[in-house]
Amino acid sequence: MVSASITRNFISVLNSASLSCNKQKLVVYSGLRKQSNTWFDQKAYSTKDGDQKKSSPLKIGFATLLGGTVIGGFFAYNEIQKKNKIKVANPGSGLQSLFVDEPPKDKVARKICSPIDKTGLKLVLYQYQPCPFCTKVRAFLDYYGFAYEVVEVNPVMRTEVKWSNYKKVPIVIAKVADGYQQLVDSSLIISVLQSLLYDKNMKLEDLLKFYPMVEFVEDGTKNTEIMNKYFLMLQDSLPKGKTKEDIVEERKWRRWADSTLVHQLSPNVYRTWEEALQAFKYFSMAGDWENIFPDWQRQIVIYVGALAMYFVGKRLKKRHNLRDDVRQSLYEEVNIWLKALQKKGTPFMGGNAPDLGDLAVYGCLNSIEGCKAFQDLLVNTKIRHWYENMRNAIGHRQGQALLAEY
Ligand SMILES: N[C@@H](CCC(=O)N[C@@H](CS)C(=O)NCC(=O)O)C(=O)O
Repeated sequence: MVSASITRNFISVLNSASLSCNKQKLVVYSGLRKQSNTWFDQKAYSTKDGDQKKSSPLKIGFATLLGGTVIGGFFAYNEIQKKNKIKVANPGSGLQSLFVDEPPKDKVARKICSPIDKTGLKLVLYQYQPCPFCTKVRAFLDYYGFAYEVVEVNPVMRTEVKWSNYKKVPIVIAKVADGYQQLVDSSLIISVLQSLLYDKNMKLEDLLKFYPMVEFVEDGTKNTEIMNKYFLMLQDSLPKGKTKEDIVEERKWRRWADSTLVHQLSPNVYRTWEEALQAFKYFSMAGDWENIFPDWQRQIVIYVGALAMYFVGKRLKKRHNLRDDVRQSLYEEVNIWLKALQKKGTPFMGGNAPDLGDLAVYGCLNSIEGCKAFQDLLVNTKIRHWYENMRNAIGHRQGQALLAEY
C-alpha cells in the first residue's frame, strides 16, 4: 500500500530487541523519524493525497455541506454530554478511576518496545496523533524509553475511549497492584511518571493522592482542575544535578507551554482552508490512519476535522488575542523561548540534557511538524538548532539511564 511505504519512512527501529514487536502486526515507532540532514527542508507537509493541488469547488461544497451537518450534530451532542458529564474523580481525593479489568484496547495502533523498561506499568496511551498534549506525553515517554502501547482515538467518533468518563485525550492506563489506573491530563501524567522515576520507592497509586482533582465554576461553566499538576513529588531530596531553582524554572516553562505556546498552534495550523486540509492529510499519514480507521471514517475525520478546526482556529485566535497575522504571534512566542535559552547559554533549558520544560515545548511544536506553519517557523525563527537537538535526544532515548535504574 502507498501509505505503508510512506509510513515506513516515519519509522526507525532503535534496536534489535524492538524488532520482536513487529511479529505482532504492530509497528515499532521510535519517535525518531528517518534521519537526514535535510528532513526539515523537504516539504514534509506535502502528502500523497496531493494536497498541494487546489481542491475543486465541488469538493469544498460537499465538504462544507457534510461538515455543517456533522459539526452541528457534533456540537449538539457535546452540549448534551456536558450536561450529563460524570465527575472524573472524587473531588479532593486524587483517586482517578481504578479498574479491576484492563480497559478495552483492541485497536492498538503501535507498540513501543523497550527492553530497559522494568517498571511493569504496561502503559497504554489513548491519543489523537496531532494533539499537542499527546505529543508532549509521547516526547516524555520516548525520551526516557518507556515501553507503551498507543491506541489511536478517532477524534470524531471517539469510540475507543467510550469506556472512560474523561472526555479528553491523552489518557494513560497504568498497571498497578489492584488493577489498572487511569491517568488523565498530560501534565499530571508527566509529573506522576517523572516523580516515580526520581523516587523508585513510591507507588503510583500513592503519588496520585498528591494530585487531587477539584471542581470550580468559571463563567457559569463547571470545570475541573488537577491540583499540583506541574509539581514533582520529590520528598526530601532534589534529583541528582538539579537545584531548587532548576525545578522552579522547569515548572515555569511547562506552564508556559500549556497556557501560551499551545494556543498559537490551532490558529496557525488551520489558518486557511487549504492549510487545514493539508494539516489533516498530514495527520492521517503521520498517524497511519489509513491502516487504523475504515476509509469512510478517515475521510470524515479529514474533511470534517479540517472544516471544524478551521472555525475553531478563528475562535481561538480571538479568544487568545493573537495578531491578525497569526504567524507573527507564533514567532513572537517561540522567540521568547529562544531568548531565554540563549540567556541560559546551554543546549537545552535543562542544561546539557533536556528537562520537562524542553520536552513540553518540543511536544507542542512536534504536533505541527508536517504543517505549513512549522515550515514557516523554521524559516522565520532560529528554532531549528534546538529542535533538532531535541529530536535526536528523544529519538535516541537519551534519558534512559534514569529508567534503567528502576
Ligand atoms: N489539560 C489537558 C487538555 C487535553 C485536551 O484539551 N485535549 C483535547 C485534544 S488536543 C481533547 O481531547 N478535547 C476534547 C475532544 O476532542 O473531544 C491535557 O493537558 O491533557
